[in-house]
Amino acid sequence: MTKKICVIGLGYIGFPTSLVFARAGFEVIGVDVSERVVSALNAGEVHIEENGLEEIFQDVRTNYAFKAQRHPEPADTYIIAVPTPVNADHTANVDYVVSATEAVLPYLRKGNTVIVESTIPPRTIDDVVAPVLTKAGWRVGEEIYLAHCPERVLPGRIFQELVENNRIVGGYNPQSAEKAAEVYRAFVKGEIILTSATSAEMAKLMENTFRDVNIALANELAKVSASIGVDALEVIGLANKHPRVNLHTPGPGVGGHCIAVDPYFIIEKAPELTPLMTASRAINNSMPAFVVEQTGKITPSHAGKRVAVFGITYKGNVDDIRESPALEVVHMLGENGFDVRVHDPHVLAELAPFPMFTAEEAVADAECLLILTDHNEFKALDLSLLSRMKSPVILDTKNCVESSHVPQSAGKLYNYGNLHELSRVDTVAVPVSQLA
Ligand code: SAJ
Repeated sequence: MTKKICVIGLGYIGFPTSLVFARAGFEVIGVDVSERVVSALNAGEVHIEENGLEEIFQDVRTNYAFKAQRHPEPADTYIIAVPTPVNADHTANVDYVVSATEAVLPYLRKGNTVIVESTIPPRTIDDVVAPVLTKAGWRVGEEIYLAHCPERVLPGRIFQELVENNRIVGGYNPQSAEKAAEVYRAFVKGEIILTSATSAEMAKLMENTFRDVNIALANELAKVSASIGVDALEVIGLANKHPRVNLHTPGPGVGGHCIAVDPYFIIEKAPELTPLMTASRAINNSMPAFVVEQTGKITPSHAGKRVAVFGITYKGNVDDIRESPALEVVHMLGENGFDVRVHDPHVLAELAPFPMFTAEEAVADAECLLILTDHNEFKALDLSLLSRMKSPVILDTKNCVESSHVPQSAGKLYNYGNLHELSRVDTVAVPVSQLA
């Protein structure tokens, strides 16, 4: 008998996940509260961008069982993949997870499994989701199975990673973990690791926190090096020759909807016990100010001085500007009186928060070319652009332009390896009070 799955939330994770389950032979009901999303999908149009999505969707429409609708219906398994937005105080808002759980209550039957894929603070399954089911009269873990199975896919590689990555399956109890694991065995080629819901919640958050803390360490190294006259990039290369060291790369800050957000979901649970995570967030959040300060050293009297900003997405070769530190850099440059011209070949002008320029327009008469994202286009920077500048100075905060690519005759290249050559001004320190 074909197994039936209801996926609640047809976003970046829920929609690709639905298609993968459909291709694995399940009957899939995709549920989304947005009428726009539901009608687009039923008309055969995809509403998000992801490599391979269009083709896979058309294949599923023709050869497999998937339909989109606004309400759930009876199924064997319910997968909740709704957003967990962040409140102004950085705490997680789990309202959508709760309302999605409530939405499936009328359809639940004995033996069903409810799986939460959304990123959630530790203990949310035990303290928030399970009580919704218990209140409705179910014995959780005996009549209804409940699990947290966090997704860990990288945008752009979602279809490969959904299948190939190892999958953590965190059960409310061992029976729940086993039931949920059975579902993922249908397509996951990586290892499926069974654990408790709480460990799964914490593991997912710690993966991104690990990166945040390590990036903060690299950013702190960059600041110290700029201040005392050390080549931070060389130091990273040297230290990483050690077999057990992997210093990360400094940059203009940390963006995206995961690494810059997930640590807060742990911090909110025990602020007094998380000084390292809190400091890391503060250090990474301080990087846009550091970049603006370095830009100010290149163009000391900034009033009206033109700065060409290349790249505003949160990382290279994507079109996503969510939480991008570049947005803050642009904003702060404007506040400091610079005349900023933004160029990003991956961002559509109509979706950009600023007026966008071509590369040529952006650099015309500029006194600094500030690179904030490592798009491939910038790694192979067209040097003829430099001749259009008032003074051909590049500040590459992603360290993506090879110094050998820019001969001295073409211009001056600064990156996090030689910031100390800029005249010394006290660098922005994160006040200790802010770290608490
Ligand atoms: N960055 C640095 N220095 C580095 C590495 C990254 O400054 O050495 C910056 C990037 O420029 C970017 C940010 O950090 O602004 C995050 O970029 P990323 O590519 O490292 O991560 P994401 O947010 O695109 O995806 C992460 C992934 N998590 C890990 O690598 C631990 C992915 O596997 C997760 O699925 C995703 O978060 C998520 O959903 O949580």
